[in-house]
Amino acid sequence: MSKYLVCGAGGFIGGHLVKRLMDQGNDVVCADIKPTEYWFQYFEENQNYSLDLKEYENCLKVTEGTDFIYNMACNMGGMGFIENNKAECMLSVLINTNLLRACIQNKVSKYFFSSSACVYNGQKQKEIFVPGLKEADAYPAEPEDGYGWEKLFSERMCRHFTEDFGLETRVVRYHNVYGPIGTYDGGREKAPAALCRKIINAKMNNIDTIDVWGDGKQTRSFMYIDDCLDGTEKVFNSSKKEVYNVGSSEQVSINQMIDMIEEIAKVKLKRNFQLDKPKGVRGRSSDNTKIENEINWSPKINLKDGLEKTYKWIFDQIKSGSNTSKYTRSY
Ligand code: GKE
Repeated sequence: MSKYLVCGAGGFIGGHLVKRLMDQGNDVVCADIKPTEYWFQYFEENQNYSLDLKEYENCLKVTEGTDFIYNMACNMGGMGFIENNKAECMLSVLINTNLLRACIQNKVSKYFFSSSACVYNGQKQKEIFVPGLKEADAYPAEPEDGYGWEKLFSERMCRHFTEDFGLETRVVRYHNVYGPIGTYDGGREKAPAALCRKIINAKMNNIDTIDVWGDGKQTRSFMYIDDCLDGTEKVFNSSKKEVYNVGSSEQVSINQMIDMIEEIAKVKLKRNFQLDKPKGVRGRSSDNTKIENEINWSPKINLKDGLEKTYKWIFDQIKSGSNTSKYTRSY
């Protein structure tokens, strides 16, 4: 039986990944900076560590005896968080750096780094409904300030640890992952969850208007968590050492996504466009040609279906009075 370490196990993607690895019968070690009571998904039977992976000693401790590592750990969130916490986002470089060093020391077999669409050159994302971003579009480098620079730098560090020390590494660039058991309030939430929450609140409280950041014409593609895990697993298990997009090519405007959520909620609301709020790039989507051809993966869940599942989960959380902001504060 292989031993997997999931770093960032208390977060959204990390939590789902731990569950999947356990369902497959693997031995899983979990690490996160948050106290375990704040993990989105917590499984007592695993070896669970609450510690700061920015510290090398902690990286040495959790990697000992593990074969495979998924590094999902970083200080992150939607536009509202990454535009206002650039130094915090860049400090995540210490997590990747010290994990890579510990992998060499503890002779780990394979290391996975979760990068982001935020590495892509801003010049290619200036219009709405732009062509999907190809992996090569990350260079010349002009990534998202703060968060994107850290991701791009850490990608390269993985590459050089492979070249110089022979460590097997795999890197993917996620495009706005969403789904149940994730952040929908507290300031770190991304657009799909934030807009589901706003529409649910408006409906429950008979309010006829929601706040929308920007003019609603900006575009993105959103990837459902199950697709994210399938793509991640395929790249991890592949012999290919390239960097791949793991995202959806279903590009929609924020207004189009709101239309879908309103249809799910069976409500029609007015939109108060807040032009002074964090907006990020004007247009972004994933070109999946490379991963389709080389890894034989493409996402299966369309946005409407994924939003339906996400909406239902957030609706149940709000109805039951639970509040996830405690899971998403900074440590
Ligand atoms: N978060 C949020 N909340 N965004 C909103 C809202 C709202 O209530 N209303 C409209 N938006 C708009 C934002 O202004 C932005 O233009 C768009 O939705 C998407 O915002 P987002 O989901 O917060 O994040 P981005 O796609 O811009 O960026 C995210 O990209 C990922 C990779 O694709 C990053 O925040 C990272 O979380 C991540 O790496």
